[in-house]
Formats: sequence, C-alpha cells, structure tokens
Amino acid sequence: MSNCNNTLYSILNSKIGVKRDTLFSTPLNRLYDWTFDEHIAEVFHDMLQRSVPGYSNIISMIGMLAERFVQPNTKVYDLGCSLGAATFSICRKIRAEGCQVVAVDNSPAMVQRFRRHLHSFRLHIPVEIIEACIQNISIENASMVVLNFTLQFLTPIDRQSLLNKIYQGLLPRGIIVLSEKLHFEDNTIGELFFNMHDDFKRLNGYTDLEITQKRKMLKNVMFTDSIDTHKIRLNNAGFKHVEIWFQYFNFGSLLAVK
Ligand code: GEK
Repeated sequence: MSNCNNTLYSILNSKIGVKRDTLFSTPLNRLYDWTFDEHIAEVFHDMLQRSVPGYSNIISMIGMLAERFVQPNTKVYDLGCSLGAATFSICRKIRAEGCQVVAVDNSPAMVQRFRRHLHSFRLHIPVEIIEACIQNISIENASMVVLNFTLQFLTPIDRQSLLNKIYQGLLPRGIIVLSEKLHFEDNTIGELFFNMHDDFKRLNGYTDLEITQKRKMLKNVMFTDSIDTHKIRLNNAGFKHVEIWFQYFNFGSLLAVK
C-alpha cells in the first residue's frame, strides 16, 4: 500500500505542486474568515498533507474503491474537488469502460489551478471540471460520489438535502465516500484527539502560531459532526449499508452503499 501511495503522491506532487504552506507563520493583523482563495490554492496540496491525518491514504484508497465500484458507462462525482487529488486517484484506477468524472468546486482559484494542470495528468478518463456550488448541480447516472472533506463546509441544515440528492442520483450498488473532520460527544476522547491532531501538525512543521491563526479563521466556516450524525444522515437519505472505513484521530471517512 505504501508503494502505491508513494507513486501516486510523487505524481501528484510534481503535477499539483509542492509549494510549502507558510501563509500563517507570521502574526496577521486581521484574522478574516477562511476562504479558498489563490493564496490557499497555491499551497493547498502541502497544507492538506501536513494538516489532515491520513489524507494521502484516503486519496489512495478512494482510487481503490473506484476500481471496485465504478460501473461501465456511469459518472463519478468529486464534490469539492479542490486541485483534483481524488479525481486523479479515481481516474488512475477505473477499469470500467465509458466512464466520466465530474469534478465540482465553487472556488474559482481551485478550479483555475485544477484546469491548468489537468492536461499534465494524461488521464484516459474524460474529466469535466465545473465551477459551481455542489448544492446547485444535478447528480445523475452515478456509480460513485466523493465528498472528501467538503460536507463540513456546508451549512449543517443543508447537509441532509445534499445527501438525499446524491442518493437519488446513484445507481443501485453505487457508493458515496464521505470524509470529514469529526466531532466527539465524549469530551475525554474529543480532547485527546484534538491534542493529538495538534501534535500531528507540529510534527509536520507547523508552529503554534500557525495552528492557532488557522483555527480561528476556520471557526465560522467549518462545522464538524459526530460519526453517529453522519451515519444517521446517510441512513435518512436511504443508504442501508453505512460504515466508517478509516479513522485517524479526529479525521475519518465513511462509506455508504446504495
Ligand atoms: C481533496 N476534496 O483534495 N460547493 C462546491 N465546493 C465547495 C463548497 C460548495 N458549497 N464548499 C466548499 N467547497 C479535496 C479537498 S477541501 C477540504 C477538499 C479542506 C470546496 C472548497 O472550495 C474546497 O476546495 C473544498 O470544498 C474543501 O480531496 O480544505 O479541508
């Protein structure tokens, strides 16, 4: 698994870029709310690898799930695609004929950057990159939908209707992969994972100032749910088979099969 991860990652690093994230290393006069602008997009790939425990494993395993679940002549949706890491992993692994990936993000900076480097991926699967809010696109003829750390940026009251729409657009045996930063009702566990996540970021070279400034900026734009809340929403949408397949501290990924 680490070999396959390494290959995928060396390609992603060379195509998407490895500019180091130092955006918050000096004190900022004003801590504005987090936006996925050009500055973030430029260092995004490095930022996610150094901030999200298990990110590279999840990206790699999304490809493995695509190999297993993507059906011939269907669509795969990568919702909140950012620079296209999940799209790339999926396209490398799809074996079914006649498929298409639809990658959606509402950040112009992300979409622009993704479009710029898409051709260098040399993919054999057609990829359509759409700049739009994921609430405003239609999902149809889908065998796989990926929400890799995106749902957490949607207002909580809008989350159920998005999952309902995804369920409706999926074919039988279609899947959703839902990765999120997680909230824990048990305070002891919540605090432990919170602190271990900070340790993880420090180990990856972030200072306490960087960690604190970023946390404050995300406070009003990212809202986490518990594993149970995610499971209940997926069940309410109609999914009968729901399970968490990956967890690393307060980050995890759920899989639901229609
Ligand atoms: C990856 N999946 O590398 N509509 C469309 N896009 C949105 C919306 C929305 N309503 N809200 C947020 N986004 C990626 C990582 S990052 C996760 C996903 C993170 C987009 C936003 O612009 C950003 O690109 C992405 O969702 C979230 O596998 O930064 O923690």
